Amino acid sequence: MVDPSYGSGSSVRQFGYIAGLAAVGGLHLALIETKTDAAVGTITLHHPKKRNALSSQLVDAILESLTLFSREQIRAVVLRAKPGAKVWSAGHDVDELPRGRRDPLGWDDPLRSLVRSIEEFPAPVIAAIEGGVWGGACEVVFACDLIVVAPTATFAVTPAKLGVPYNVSGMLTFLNACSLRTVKEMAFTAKPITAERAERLGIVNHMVSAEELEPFTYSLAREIAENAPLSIAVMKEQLRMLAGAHPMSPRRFERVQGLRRIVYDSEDYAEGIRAFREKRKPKFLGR
Ligand code: KGJ
Repeated sequence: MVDPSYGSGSSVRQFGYIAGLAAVGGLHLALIETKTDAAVGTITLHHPKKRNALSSQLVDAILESLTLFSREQIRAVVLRAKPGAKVWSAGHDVDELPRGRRDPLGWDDPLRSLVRSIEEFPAPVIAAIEGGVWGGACEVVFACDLIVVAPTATFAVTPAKLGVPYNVSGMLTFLNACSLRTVKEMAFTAKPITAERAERLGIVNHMVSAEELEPFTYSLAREIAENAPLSIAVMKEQLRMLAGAHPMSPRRFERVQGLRRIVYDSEDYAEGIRAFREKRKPKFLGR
């Protein structure tokens, strides 16, 4: 049994109140919900209007709750959407991507901060997935320590649909989650892959029925929470360091940044973002 002195007992909170916006009909909008039950914390994405796109406000709310969970010595976190969600997350909030001439995935980009926080969180983060996972949200899920999916889950790596030059550490997240060949297929075609295929390729730990998703995920979380947290934290940190142990010379790094800059300065990048906003298919010219 988990020592009940860990965590904060059972409590439910809502994070992500939109500051600075007039309340709609007297209601503030919560972008995520969080819950702690003994030593297991839950973060539920809840911005259906924007299909849980990873806006800076939504990401800030997740970061805030992870900080709190860490302080409360939570031993396992479940990152999920609402039951039955058709879209787990639509990925980066495209409205927040620069229109051009600026790195869309720089160090302080919300997606980058979120991926780092999950990787650095001192206990396992389990992604429980139903519905579509798009673009940067795929990276967020792949950065989680374990992934459990329902048969409706799909994963699409979509920068090539927008003309985005993905960044080096982001590519590494994909490479650490999938084989090189799979990353290439997903990134070059930008087509969703099914939950079944993701399980076959070893990208996810378990595929279970939609009804089983919640009980299965929480039983995994509780098992982890009963094990030695210091041991798990140090194993997670070592695996993070080993998985990221790819030395790159300053010259190579600067070369990659130069190549990426050509992409975000290009007409194609501006066209990709414009087309998304205008809800039409982009016309890419390769310049
Ligand atoms: N960013 C901003 N707004 C979004 C996003 C997004 N990623 N996804 C959806 N929305 C907005 C739409 O513009 C609609 O706004 C609303 O959410 C509902 O979407 O017209 P509005 O109501 O003002 P929609 O398309 O009507 O919903 P569905 O028909 O249910 O389709 C759901 C989909 C997820 C299939 C669809 O919304 C979609 O294709 N979204 C974009 C998915 C995507 O390509 N994401 C990758 C973003 N790029 C990245 O993450 C990165 C890092 N990258 O390098 O590319």
